[in-house]
Amino acid sequence: MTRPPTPRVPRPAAALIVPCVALLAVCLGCSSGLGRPIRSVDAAFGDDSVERARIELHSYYFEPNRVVVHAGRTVELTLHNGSLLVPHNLTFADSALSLSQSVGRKRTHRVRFTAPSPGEYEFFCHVGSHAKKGMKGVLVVLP
Ligand SMILES: [Cu+2]
Repeated sequence: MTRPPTPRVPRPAAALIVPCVALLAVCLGCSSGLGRPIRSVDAAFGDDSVERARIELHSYYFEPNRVVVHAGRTVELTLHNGSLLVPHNLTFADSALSLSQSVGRKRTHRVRFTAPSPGEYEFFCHVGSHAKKGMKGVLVVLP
C-alpha cells in the first residue's frame, strides 16, 4: 500500500529574507567607523632604523588610526585586511606623501616610504565610500 504523496509546501520566502539581509549586512560591514576614538601608536624602531607599524583595515576604520613617525626616516607600514568580503586600501594623497596600496580580502601588504617633513598627513581608504564612513587616519610626522 502506498501513501499518497505529501503535498509540498513551499517555504515562505519571507523566512529567508531576514537572515539573508542580516548576513549581507554583516558581510558588507554595515558598521561605521565614524565617531571611533583615536587609537595612536608610535612606530617602533627596528635594528635597521626603519620605523614600523601595523595597521588593521576594518570596515570601516583603521586600527590604529594615528601613527607617529619621524621626519626623514624610512617608514614601513604593514597593512592587514582581515575581511572575508570587503577589499580595502590605504592612500596618502598629499604633494609631500603620495601613495596608494590596495589590500585584498584576507591579505597583507607592506609599504615603505620616507617620512616627509613634520606635520600631519591624512590617509584614507579610496574604495567606494569607505572614507566617508570613517575609514581615515593620520600619520603624524615629528621632527
Ligand atoms: Cu576600505
